[in-house]
Amino acid sequence: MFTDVTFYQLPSSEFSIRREKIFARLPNNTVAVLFAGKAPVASLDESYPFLPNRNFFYLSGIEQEESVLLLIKSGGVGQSRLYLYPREPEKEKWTGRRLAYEEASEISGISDVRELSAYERDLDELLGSDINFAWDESDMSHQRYSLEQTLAKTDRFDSVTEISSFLTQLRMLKSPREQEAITRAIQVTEESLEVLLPQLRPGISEREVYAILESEMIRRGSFFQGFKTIVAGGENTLCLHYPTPVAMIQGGQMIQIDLGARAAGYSADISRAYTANTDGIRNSRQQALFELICECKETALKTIRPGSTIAKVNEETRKTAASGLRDLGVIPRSEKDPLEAVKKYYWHNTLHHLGLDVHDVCDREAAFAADMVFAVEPGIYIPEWGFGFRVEDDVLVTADGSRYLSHPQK
Ligand SMILES: [Mn+2]
Repeated sequence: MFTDVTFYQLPSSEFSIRREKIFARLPNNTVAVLFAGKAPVASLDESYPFLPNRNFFYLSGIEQEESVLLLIKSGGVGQSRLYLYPREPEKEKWTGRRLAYEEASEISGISDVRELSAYERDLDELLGSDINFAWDESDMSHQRYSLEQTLAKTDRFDSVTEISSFLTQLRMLKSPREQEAITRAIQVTEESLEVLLPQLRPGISEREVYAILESEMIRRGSFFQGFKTIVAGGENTLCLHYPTPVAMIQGGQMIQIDLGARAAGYSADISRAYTANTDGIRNSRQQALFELICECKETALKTIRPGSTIAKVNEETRKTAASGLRDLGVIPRSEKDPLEAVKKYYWHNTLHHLGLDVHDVCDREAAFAADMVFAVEPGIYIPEWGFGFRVEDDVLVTADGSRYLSHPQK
């Protein structure tokens, strides 16, 4: 299999449907203003890679710096308007090609696309009318701060409607198209791991593993991953987000890999634990821990269904981990409170929402519902043994339970 997501994107109807949901919720005579943002400066002339504000992208599908989206609801009718930098051949010689307005229309389904320079003027016009404003309070961009400063000088400031929590509610439920995008991201991720497996051997370095995985994901069109790929060998597996994959991996040591390609902006999130030898056979401690972590994952799967909660899944999987670690002698039999003692070894959350952000936006207290997607990653880390790991798969909540979107490690 070779999954290519280079030109894969969601149809414009997907973005139109989302905007309709905002319009249905927005009070009449209100304009919601959303911003793409800008890549932060790394140093002098250099910027970090640009990734658009996710709520802006969710409603427009546009990935171009400093673009602005207006959702105007007036007379009960919704009207979308997009502002973009124009095409400028001289600038594009340096920075690469910008979207033509027709292309932006095709991607977003918005017919009213205007030059970015018109935004300030149109904003003045809106401020001169009696329209109310709405924005995404979670947006930290300079563009939103600038709007905040403008509104603070007017009497509109107190009547601003905050829409980020509503956007969170929408983003927590994944449409069939979003589920398909996540599934493609998973395919790219799993195919890259398949290419790596026969190359694992004693003496391979973390950086070589990292390079193989990155190369395979990029070859399949995932240029920016959902997060920086984690490759940790031996004791480095005890660090959850181990940031510097440079060390050699000794024969027989554990290798923790945590990675997620992206497709149409959506992330996969998969963790695997391998042993660095040619036959892939784990020693007895490694095997025992692998089996226990997989048991925790099965407990989680049984607990993930409509009506359940993040807290409930954490609680149930912690019970499985505590009883397993007692059987392994890691938690002494004399321990009076194994559910407390297990926190030393089982210390991060079992699951998180997965979507446009790898740790996707959510209401942590909300009951689960069909069409939510989670990354489920029970992890046990045993400093006394010199290693630990998590095994992570992506899961869809169904009408009566949940099912894997990825293919669990055996
Ligand atoms: Mn994860």
